Amino acid sequence: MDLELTEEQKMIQKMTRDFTDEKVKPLAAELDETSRYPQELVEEMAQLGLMGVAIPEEYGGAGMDNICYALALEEISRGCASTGVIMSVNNSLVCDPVFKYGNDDQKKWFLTPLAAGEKLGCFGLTEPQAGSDASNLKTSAVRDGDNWVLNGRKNFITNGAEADVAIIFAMSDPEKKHRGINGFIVEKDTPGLSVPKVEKKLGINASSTAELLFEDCRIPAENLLGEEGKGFRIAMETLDGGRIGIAAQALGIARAALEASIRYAREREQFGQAIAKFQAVQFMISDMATEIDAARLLTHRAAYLKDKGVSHSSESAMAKLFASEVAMRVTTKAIQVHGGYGYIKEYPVERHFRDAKITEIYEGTSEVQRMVIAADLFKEQ
Ligand code: COS
Repeated sequence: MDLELTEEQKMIQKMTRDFTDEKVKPLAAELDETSRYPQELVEEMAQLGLMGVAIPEEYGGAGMDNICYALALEEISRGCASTGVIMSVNNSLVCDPVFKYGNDDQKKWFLTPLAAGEKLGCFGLTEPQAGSDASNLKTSAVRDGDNWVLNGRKNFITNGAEADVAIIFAMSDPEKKHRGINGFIVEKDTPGLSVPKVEKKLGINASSTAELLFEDCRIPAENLLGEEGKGFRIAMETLDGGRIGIAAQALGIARAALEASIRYAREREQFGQAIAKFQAVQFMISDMATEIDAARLLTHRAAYLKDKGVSHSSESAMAKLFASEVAMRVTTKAIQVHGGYGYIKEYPVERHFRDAKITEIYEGTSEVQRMVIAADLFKEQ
């Protein structure tokens, strides 16, 4: 793994950094305050190739590697974590599995508009009783002639309110347990699929977190994703990639908090000098920067392994675990550096703190990441 970025990686980093400073950052506080979906940003990101960064150009993507994807997502999330997760879900949890497991028709009809950002996707694995215990699905998929009939409920679905296409996992044969799970590509306007609820939440307010309800929702048999009975494996392998995205999002949030803290420490004077002159503040800022760097190295290693096509479950889990916990530590310190001003909405760090928390939870809690890492360490050789 080369520590120096390639020309292409530098190019996308600069492009997304400039786009974030010019377009994303100025909107972030308003988006958070009003919980408004950033349609205009998503449209511009589609033009920049950011909705399918690592998908080949022939399928509507930008044809870049996963380090490019992590760099771009870090920059976008530095401006607005909600916009970051909208991008992350579309790239990692929707385009990636359709590219990897979809047949030619599915790639043509679904992947191409999704990767081009003409359509938006969401990923439905979680159910009210199946969070960390992800194979305990109650949503059923019963074959009926040329259709599958879906019944059940999915919750906490990022992009659920706006998505045009959903990747849905459902149980077809409960006796087979996780081997009875299938993955499906479901168009959002399919009769029998509704969005009864959009959650109000602590952070990432501009991205929707919705419930999806399936009531005798009939989808064509050809919308089965991958082989029958392989749905759980598809979901797990997809999350191995998704966790790289969430690590990059956490990095972006942490960097935003670090940058705000450096700016503030230079401006704020106490006891007759800028607080940046005090070692207590310098040490906090040094720790923040060091942890962010370490988290980025883990994230890029996982992205590099994904690009090589080798197993990266444990490395992705380490990256997500570490980066999300770094984001919490860094945003907590950022508020401390800001003192009382860190606690009020005039400054951005309280938003970064609220946005950071979810990175320790979605796409597998920190505890699940530790389970994945431990399973790898203790596996029989
Ligand atoms: N890649 C490929 N296959 C995998 C895999 C991976 N990363 N992880 C598990 N599998 C396979 C196993 O090989 C096993 O397959 P077979 O029995 O067919 O050989 C099967 O899946 C079951 O594995 P395991 O027994 O380890 O599964 P568990 O039900 O114990 O689940 C955890 C393991 C907890 C790691 C998993 O359920 C998980 O990741 N939960 C969190 C889910 C999550 O991230 N939810 C967020 C929703 S999306 S926002």
